Amino acid sequence: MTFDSHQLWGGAQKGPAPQWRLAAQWVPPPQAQPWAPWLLEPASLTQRLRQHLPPVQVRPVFEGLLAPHPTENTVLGLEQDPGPTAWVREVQLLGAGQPRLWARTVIPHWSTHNPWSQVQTLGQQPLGELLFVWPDIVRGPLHVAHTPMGWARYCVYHRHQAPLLLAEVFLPSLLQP
Ligand code: VNL
Repeated sequence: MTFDSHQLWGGAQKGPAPQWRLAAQWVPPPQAQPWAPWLLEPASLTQRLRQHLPPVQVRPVFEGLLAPHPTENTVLGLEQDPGPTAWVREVQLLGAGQPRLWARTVIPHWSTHNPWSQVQTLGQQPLGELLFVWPDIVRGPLHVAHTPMGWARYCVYHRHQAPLLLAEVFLPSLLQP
């Protein structure tokens, strides 16, 4: 399966848009129970994946400037159609040699002065871990939803007022070691 931001955020005739809920108010339905510890993991997901399915590898699939999806603009509190100024990073996370998660990072108002500018040079280094070691990072509330690609979560991080949106999609293979 390929990563498709429309399946994550809705639109483009892909059926009903995912219903995002605040994780803090979410009561996992029975079919979500096995995913709940992953969806609600408060610490590093990289760390959790490394414990369950080592080794962890990051495979960048796309890195470049794109116009964010309209829902991403809404989540980031941006005007619609701000132009192709967001840095977008899409990666596959492999555990024990198999793809287990997708992650899409969107950083609007991209410039070399953006506090997140180092994300451009990450390559195969996991962003997930840096978010827990860089100073001055403020984490927004976690949201969860079921999407056509699988269960997913997103969170907006801020560093010196600049937002970074990270969405993570959990593939069925995560529970099938
Ligand atoms: C990335 C994003 C890595 C989210 C992650 O864990 C993660 C990345 C390794 O873009 O590198 O949970």
